[in-house]
Amino acid sequence: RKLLLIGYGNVGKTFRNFLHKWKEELDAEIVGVVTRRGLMMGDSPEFRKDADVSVTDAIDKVKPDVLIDMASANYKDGQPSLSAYFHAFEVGADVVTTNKAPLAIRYFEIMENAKKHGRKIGFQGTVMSGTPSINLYKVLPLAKVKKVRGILNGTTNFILTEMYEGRDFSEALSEAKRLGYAEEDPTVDLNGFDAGAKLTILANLMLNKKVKIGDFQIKGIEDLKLDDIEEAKRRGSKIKLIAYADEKEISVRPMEIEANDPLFSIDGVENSLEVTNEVQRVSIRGPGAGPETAAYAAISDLFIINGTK
Ligand code: 80F
Repeated sequence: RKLLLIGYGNVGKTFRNFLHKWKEELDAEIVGVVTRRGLMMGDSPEFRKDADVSVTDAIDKVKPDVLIDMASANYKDGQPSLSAYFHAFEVGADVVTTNKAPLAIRYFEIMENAKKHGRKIGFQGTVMSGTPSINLYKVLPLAKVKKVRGILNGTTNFILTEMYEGRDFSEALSEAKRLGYAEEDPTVDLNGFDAGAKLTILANLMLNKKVKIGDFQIKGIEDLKLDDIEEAKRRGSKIKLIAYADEKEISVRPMEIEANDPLFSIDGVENSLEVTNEVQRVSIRGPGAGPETAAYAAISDLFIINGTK
């Protein structure tokens, strides 16, 4: 299977390493990479430009079987990825994405368009990276989901944990950037937008809510003071950035979490999601951010889409 990558940053380059490791099992190869700088034909560890073309034109030039979107999130309009998906479906390619923005803005249109053209879209990497959330839902069929609740952003959970341990906010943010957890523009982690985009995708997929990012309350951690965190600590609890949705409500905001709550022990870059359906509750925990886990999400989607054993 021929792959065209959009974006070649931390996640894109790690994806390439994994692809080489599992090349035979995945039966796939990179035939092109398109970034802001242009198109590179073929596969190389460092980007070098071969042509100046748009992402959509790159699809026509490369003719991939699968478009792998690892470009930074553009929450203004989801472009150029959004148009690239529609074009890919039209010309017979599947899509695998770790980029949340297009789905957070136009979830239903993307899904309907994929269906119309008989194509697939893998988007595990958009929520909790390689820790199965989207793909977990695929093995919980039929039972109606009542609510979802979780800690869905690695950067802010890492920062809150560091601050709880008495470290400085800006030091913790620098460390999250260094470790490749933060978005290209870390403001979208801090203001809750990244968690909001993930919750939007979950609410569409699991609760059948036709919401888009911007439709509901999102509050981040930027206004939290060290004092707030220390006061919660004295009361034996922790402040966490909680994403919540049920049939009526949907929000992202910092909340005080008591010691007997399973989310209390989710620290650092670890994330967690509880899915309550009409039969049972399922909880998962695992890394929420980092180039390896995000790249692994795309690898897992590629494997599932291929149906390769
Ligand atoms: P990085 O900034 O390293 O690379 C982005 C690449 O996109 C660059 O090559 C850039 O040229 C390209 N690009 C940007 N705009 C473009 C355009 N208009 N056309 C073509 N190319 C364009 O970003 P990462 O870290 O490699 O992330 C890539 C994508 O994966 C982003 O959409 C992320 O949101 C997503 N992702 C990243 C994760 C991570 O841990 C995790 C899962 C998804 O929970 C958290 O704390 C989250 N901040 C991380 S979630 N890196």
